[in-house]
Amino acid sequence: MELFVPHPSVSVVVRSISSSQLLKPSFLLVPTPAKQIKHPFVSINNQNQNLMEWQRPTITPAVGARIGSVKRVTNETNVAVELNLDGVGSPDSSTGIPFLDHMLDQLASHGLFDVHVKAVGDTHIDDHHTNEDVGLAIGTALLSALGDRKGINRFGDFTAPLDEALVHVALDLSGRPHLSYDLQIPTERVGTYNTQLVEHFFQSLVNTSGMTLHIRQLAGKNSHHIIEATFKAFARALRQATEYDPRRRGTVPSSKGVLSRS
Ligand SMILES: [Mn+2]
Repeated sequence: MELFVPHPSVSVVVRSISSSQLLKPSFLLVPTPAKQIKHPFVSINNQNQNLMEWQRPTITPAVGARIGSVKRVTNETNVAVELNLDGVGSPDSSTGIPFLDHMLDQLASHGLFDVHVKAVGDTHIDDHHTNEDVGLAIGTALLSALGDRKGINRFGDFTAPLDEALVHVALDLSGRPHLSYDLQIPTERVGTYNTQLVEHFFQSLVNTSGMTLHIRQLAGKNSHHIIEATFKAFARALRQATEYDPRRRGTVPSSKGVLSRS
């Protein structure tokens, strides 16, 4: 049968599967035997032919990934972002704000995005401008990487625990900027990072990406834990929203037929 993969000129051929095979663990959509497919994001490794069918699926990232690159220069900051939505979770961020770097690494690791951010800003004043402009630039990179948003899940929802902290994030890549933010962070700072900047970071990202984002703290006492659980939940929710829904058949996930920032 033909399985549509939501990308131009791409199709994956899978063979029919019997009910007994359905009981075997996952990977049932990997074509066998030795059927090479064209797909922009994955390639199927047909080595290890001696393995059982269900042991064989090796999916590796390939060309054609959705990448947004942004350079943003003002009198206050100089920010460069490269965001790969189809990455491998590669973190490489250096913003001059160590705690923000730590959070951007969560975004990469738990979103399976490649998040590479370099920023130089007027942190001799405080972290405000740099934190804001990194958020703006990541949002712009996300907007660029998403393109026409065809075939994606669009919605994402995840609740992440980190020890005593529990944070729920729900988001919609609707094109409409909105942030509802409800964290009660008990201390003014984590390390040198002013905890007021968490909301400002997400507001900035929401504004340029065109995202509806709701952040709710369900539990938590430790500021570091609350913020880190937020970034982890955000990463997983964004991963879900940006991934492809094969049943969507490459169409825009909106009854309007269009999802855009404008
Ligand atoms: Mn941490």
